Amino acid sequence: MNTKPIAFLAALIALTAHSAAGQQPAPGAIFTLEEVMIPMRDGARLQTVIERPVGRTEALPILLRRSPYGVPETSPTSVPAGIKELYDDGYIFVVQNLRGRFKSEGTFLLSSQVDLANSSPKNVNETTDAYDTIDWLVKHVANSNGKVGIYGVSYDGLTAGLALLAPHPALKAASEQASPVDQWMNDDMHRYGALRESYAFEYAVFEQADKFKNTHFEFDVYDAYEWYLKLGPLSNINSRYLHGSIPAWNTIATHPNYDALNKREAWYTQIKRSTVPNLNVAGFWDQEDPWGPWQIFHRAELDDPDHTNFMVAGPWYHGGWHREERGDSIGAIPLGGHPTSLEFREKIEAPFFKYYLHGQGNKPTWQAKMFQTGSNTWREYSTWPVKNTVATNLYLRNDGTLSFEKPAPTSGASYREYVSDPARPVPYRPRPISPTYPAGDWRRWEVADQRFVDDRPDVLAYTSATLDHDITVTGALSATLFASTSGTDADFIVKLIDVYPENAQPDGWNADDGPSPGQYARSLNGYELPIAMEVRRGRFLSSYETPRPLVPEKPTEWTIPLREHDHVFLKGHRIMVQVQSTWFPAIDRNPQKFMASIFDAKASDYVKATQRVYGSAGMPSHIVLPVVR
Ligand code: PG9
Repeated sequence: MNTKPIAFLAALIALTAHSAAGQQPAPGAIFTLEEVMIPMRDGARLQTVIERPVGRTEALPILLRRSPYGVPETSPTSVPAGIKELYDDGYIFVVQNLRGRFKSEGTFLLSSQVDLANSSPKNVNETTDAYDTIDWLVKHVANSNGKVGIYGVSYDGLTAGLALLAPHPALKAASEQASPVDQWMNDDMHRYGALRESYAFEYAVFEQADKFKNTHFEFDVYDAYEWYLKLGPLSNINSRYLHGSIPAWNTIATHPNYDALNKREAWYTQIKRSTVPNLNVAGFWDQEDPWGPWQIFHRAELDDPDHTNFMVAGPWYHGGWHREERGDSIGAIPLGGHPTSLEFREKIEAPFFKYYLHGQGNKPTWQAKMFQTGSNTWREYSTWPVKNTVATNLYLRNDGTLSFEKPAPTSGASYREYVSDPARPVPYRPRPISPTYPAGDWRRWEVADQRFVDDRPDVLAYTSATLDHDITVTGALSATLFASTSGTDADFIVKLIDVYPENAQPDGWNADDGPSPGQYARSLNGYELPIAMEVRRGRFLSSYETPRPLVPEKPTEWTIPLREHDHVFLKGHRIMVQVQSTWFPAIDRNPQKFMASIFDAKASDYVKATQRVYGSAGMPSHIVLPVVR
């Protein structure tokens, strides 16, 4: 299996740009590069590089990517795998630094706010900047066919999505890929209001410490888990390290609830009629923005008269469909011999743009296309959600089993319990934990074998019997926990896991010598593969706007959305659910004592609590699975 990461972004970004390389291609270059400063309606000029494929003389469409991460300085001398199919079809690639990043003028706000009602030239945002850029490009770029596409992953996907709120008439196709849409509700910065501590802090520094570069925070402790634990309360981030210098962090710290500002960031609520064809792309194991693309898809679906709103999802970490040359595995998990990333680019992405920008080929006949894991098969759906599923409850039983049978009234224990200690939080991936960027293990942590925590006293594990038939789960999953805490605030994290058989793989080692170092641990035998994981924070159970304390010891119903999936739990596998109350430092520690704001918590406010998860007839905690009939 080939999992060689490709130099896609590296090749495209290639440091910060200095000056235009001019119209003559460098020897061996695949593009001629031209750097221009494109004026926006308020006068700010944005640094933009136009990459024209060498040797193409016909009029070509423009493919625009708007990014906060830098523009290419030189042309690659071979075609990066991530754009090979697009390159072969022929596009003028344009890459732009967002306002306030690198040589682009103006201020980088790290914000998705768009006020569509305000037409003042001073009202600038990523929607107006996309519009003004496209307007300039179609008027000034020689030999384009007048059609523009916009695309990109993550922030670049966000700017593609934002271009759709008030699209320029020349914008004929878009592909937002892993775009966040509401950073308080989900994706990079929070999960239903629970702070993604390590990501939010490190990303804010990454983008706002220095306009001219992407900055890696320098940890003085090797294991980031230990660093964050020693950091203590969140307020120490500013008092010890940032001293108020990073605006995005200050905003997060001063807006802990779903207030007006956070709601204004939820830009996707402004999506109206879908007039520009859009290919939404999501990764099932996207460690950053797994949620946004689905929300954009569903929102656009409300008014999609020409059926040009498409959804694609596959077995990918954040951007894996572009970063991986082939994508025939994710972490230790093979994908049935499918080079899923290559297949996406060859069979989905390139034909999509070819149809809408070159006028060649056919419109997709499907509304959704998924690489279904477990069966390891591409599936085409004429509608999403699919109609042939039955919402099926899988119950967490007090004997540690999982069962489709609802618990009967019994005189036995009605709950299981554990002590959650913020001083000893459950790590979200095996330690030592590296900094988020450069990404390293961060990219694949969502497929990490969960055996590293399944025997902790503060993790409840529930396991099904060995499945005697395949169970296909296609659509939105959720968990309903009936749970209590001895404290006044608490988190519950639910993980739905596919447990591989003990003999999933032949040993593959010499009987005399045994496994080579690390080989035994790399086996899939007994592997606990997370399929869906999510957290909810008690203070926001009854209201996202106004946090409220929990009543100690009172069992409460917790609904935990687990997103949309397409997975087959195969015959011979088992299903497992793990429940825990810390997930550190991906999620900040809940003090477990209600505070008006967790950003005001002192070290002494973080206290142990006893959590109970009920599995009785009256309070049957369960997972809801959309099981295909
Ligand atoms: N996940 C990153 C991000 C996107 C948008 C806002 C903030 C962070 C990214 O990879 O670009």
